[in-house]
Amino acid sequence: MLTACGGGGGTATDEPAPEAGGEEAVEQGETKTIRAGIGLNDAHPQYKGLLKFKEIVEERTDGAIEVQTYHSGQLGDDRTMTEALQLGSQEVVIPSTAPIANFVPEYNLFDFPFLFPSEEVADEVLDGEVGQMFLDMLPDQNLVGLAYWENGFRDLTNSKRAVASADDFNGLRIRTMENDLHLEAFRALGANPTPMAFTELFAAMQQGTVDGQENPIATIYLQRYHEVQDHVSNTNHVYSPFVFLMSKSFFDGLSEEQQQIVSEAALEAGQYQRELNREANAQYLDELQEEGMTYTEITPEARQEMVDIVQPVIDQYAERIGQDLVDQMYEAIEAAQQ
Ligand code: KDG
Repeated sequence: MLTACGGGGGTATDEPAPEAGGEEAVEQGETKTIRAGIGLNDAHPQYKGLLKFKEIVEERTDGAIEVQTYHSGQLGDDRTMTEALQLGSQEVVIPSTAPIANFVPEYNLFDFPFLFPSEEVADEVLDGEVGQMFLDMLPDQNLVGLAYWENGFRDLTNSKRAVASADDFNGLRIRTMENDLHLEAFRALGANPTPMAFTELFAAMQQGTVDGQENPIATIYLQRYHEVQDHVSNTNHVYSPFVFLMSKSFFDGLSEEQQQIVSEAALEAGQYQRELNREANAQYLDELQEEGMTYTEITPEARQEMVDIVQPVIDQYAERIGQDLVDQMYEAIEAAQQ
């Protein structure tokens, strides 16, 4: 129960305050702090999911674990934050799979263009055995993967022309995530791609350093890219999962009960985040058009042409990753469609 507290701010409780230091504090366990950072802003479903994670963890641990949330790259870009997890100077980051491939090359498989046919199939594969197999690759990198959240199907925007077919990519300067497979796929389509941290993207479009970028509709709208971009096409060229990453050294330092709480919280908050994300992706296409962007729908024939053009890049990466793993992914996708 909270009681009024005179002066000094803060709140006082009926409970006697635990003494700092000393045996009592050791017995009760120290409060642990999770610093959790993302690149997207606080309007995005990813941040709302993070707030849900905070609420669950703080409630179920009775405040023994505190979660501090940071959005908009306040703690750095995805790569820097992932490195901070490895060093133990940050506890949580939720990047797309694409930058994780710089740490675990097998993660490129998630970013094969046109891999997942729908969000539902992605859910089943990611939450199943194949998804788990990929999470199990992370501890070698001093990372623990607790859940898959959703970034979603990526669409192209640019400030030069309406893109309806593969030909229209020609010469467009496109910012890609920091991932070689993305770079090579866009090169194959005739674009002129540049890898760049998400935190630098808005300024790069505003200053005209790049003509365009690709991200899901929710991101395009909530990051206000319509202010610096004129055209959007539903290329749906890659489904981007988010991976909820925790520093392994931090995770290992938690009690078993706390490990279970943070693991369940990441999964439950992820379910909530996926729902919000899907609503947002469905809702904001109209708003982008109301803000003045042209919308071009990619026909099945035009998309098939894009698939054919990027296929050699996919084949090359399949060979590097190992055909066995690639086949397991394809089989899981096939099974999820039965
Ligand atoms: O918080 C996640 C973002 O930093 C990032 O994953 C967004 O898809 C993204 C991109 O294009 O970098």
